[in-house]
Amino acid sequence: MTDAVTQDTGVEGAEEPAALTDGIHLVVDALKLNGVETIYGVVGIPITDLARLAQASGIRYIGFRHESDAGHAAAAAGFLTQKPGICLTVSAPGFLNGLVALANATTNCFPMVQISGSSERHLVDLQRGDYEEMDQLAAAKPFAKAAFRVHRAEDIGRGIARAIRTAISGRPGGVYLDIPAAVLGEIIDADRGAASLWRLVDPAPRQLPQPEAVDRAIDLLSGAERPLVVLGKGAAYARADEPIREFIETTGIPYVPMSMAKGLLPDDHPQSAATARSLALRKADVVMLVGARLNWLLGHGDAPQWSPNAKFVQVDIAANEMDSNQPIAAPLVGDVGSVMEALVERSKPGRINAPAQWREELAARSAQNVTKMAGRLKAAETAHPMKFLGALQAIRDVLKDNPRAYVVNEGANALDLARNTIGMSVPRHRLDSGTWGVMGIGMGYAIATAVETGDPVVAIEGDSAFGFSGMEIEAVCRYNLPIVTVVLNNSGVYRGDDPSSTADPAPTALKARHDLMIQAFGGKGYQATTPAEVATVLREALAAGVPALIDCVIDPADGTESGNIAHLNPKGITAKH
Ligand code: ADP
Ligand code: TPW
Repeated sequence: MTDAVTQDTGVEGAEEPAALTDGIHLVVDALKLNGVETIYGVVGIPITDLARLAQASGIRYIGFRHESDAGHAAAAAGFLTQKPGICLTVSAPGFLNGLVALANATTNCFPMVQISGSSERHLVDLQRGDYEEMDQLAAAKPFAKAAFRVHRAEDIGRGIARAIRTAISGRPGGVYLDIPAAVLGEIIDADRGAASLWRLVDPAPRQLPQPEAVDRAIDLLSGAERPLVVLGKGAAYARADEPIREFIETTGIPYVPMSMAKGLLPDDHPQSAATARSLALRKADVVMLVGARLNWLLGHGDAPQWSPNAKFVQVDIAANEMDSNQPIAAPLVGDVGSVMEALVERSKPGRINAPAQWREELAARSAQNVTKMAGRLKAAETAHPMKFLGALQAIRDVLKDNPRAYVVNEGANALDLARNTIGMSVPRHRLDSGTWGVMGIGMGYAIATAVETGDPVVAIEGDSAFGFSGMEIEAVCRYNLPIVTVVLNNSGVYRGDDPSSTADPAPTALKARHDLMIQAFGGKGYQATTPAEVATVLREALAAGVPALIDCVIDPADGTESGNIAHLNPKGITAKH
């Protein structure tokens, strides 16, 4: 607990001055009581003293240049630790900057809490034009899993308890907690304050599936000719690596990992159908989704990407996720760990055996695709100017020798090609643009990953993607974090050779020497023009364990518009694709 404020009562002969505390102390005490170790934020009125006190009390405070980066950091911390990451913002504009990240975290099912100071309620609610006036609670509600406001210092403990439990129980998400300046400054009796705080008991309880639901799924899977498991980032978050592996290996069912589930089983696992993905999806007759939604990233489960006769089993903690896109023949509502353990147990001995013919068909297609890809990779090795695939192969080789390193990845081509080129062998070591395909997560995710794990991070960034959070390279240097940012710089959004029809640069054009940026902040900047240079400097930077940025000069003509998802662009008469 932090020191309470004491106040002289001024009464002659009074025995002891009353011990007092205030809203700021109570916020810090409540967070500490609930195990919060780090706050990510940007300071200003009315939360600067809150950040100072948190730091002085032993909570690590990581200060950012922009709230959306602090928010993305909190979200990544939530994903990596199963404890809500905490983001601290100032009123109105700071709050709104952070809200993007809160919404993104909610979309990705990552637990975080955005705590924001806000202006005076009696002024805000009558719209009298207060400093940074905004009804933040109303603004946050549609974008968060839940939003709460504390009106009295004595409710701070309750508000924090409610926010934390809501963020991590059930389907994780982003929670907004509004604390007006007046409440932060409110002085109350220290004993009453201390008594108003509590520590959460079992904030994210396990949720066991019904045995009959488990048997229904087993029956369906055991009768399948072409079963397939799809692992999603909910499975990665659940930390149920062992039962997942056991179920997959004992049943022999091929699996496809979604991007952030890569590494749950090593990408070179013999049952991975990642390199025969299209065939696996198109032909599977029973599909088991494990912590993965049947959203746009999986073509909504529709033909022709999937067989129109495919039957779905879905493992998810959110009951209302079932049937959101396709009928779910065997819903398994529960946490991934409990469900997978029940599946392993109840499918013994050998009730499910994936047919060998199906496994062989996928293996044959994988071999064909790998051979095809080998040609592209080979050509990229020597191409000059450097291609995405040239730089990425170099990064892949260095990462193989640095298995502890985490990968953060965003961009369009930089995302699609890195995902396919760089195999992951360890769970939860890849964080990327996620469900929204959002740009701007890069430095926030990288910073939180380095802070929370202490391990090195390689952030593989498109040059446009990097720009969204690029100023945080200063925070990387200020905290001396072991983050190597690799910018795949093809001088543009998607590509850098679009002609312009006016004297201005094309809408997609960009131009920057990112390696010079980091030098301004005391970090190591490199420019690399060949795959060999990329490998050499990446090895050097990782070995040094200090902030570094490698600007890889990529052929501006390399890359396709929107990467793999060009088909989502509108196809009007002006369409270029
Ligand atoms: P991906 O993008 O990798 O396909 P999604 O984000 O679409 O994954 O899906 C994640 C799913 O995982 C969400 O529907 C969420 O409710 C679910 N989920 C998150 N945590 C758990 C958990 N511990 N147990 C079960 N399901 C979970
Ligand atoms: C918050 C739209 C999708 S991908 C992308 C943008 C701007 C950048 C692609 O260029 P980059 O990568 O990063 O140089 P590469 O490898 O193809 O050259 N604003 C937000 N999110 C998204 N997704 C966009 C805009 C977009």
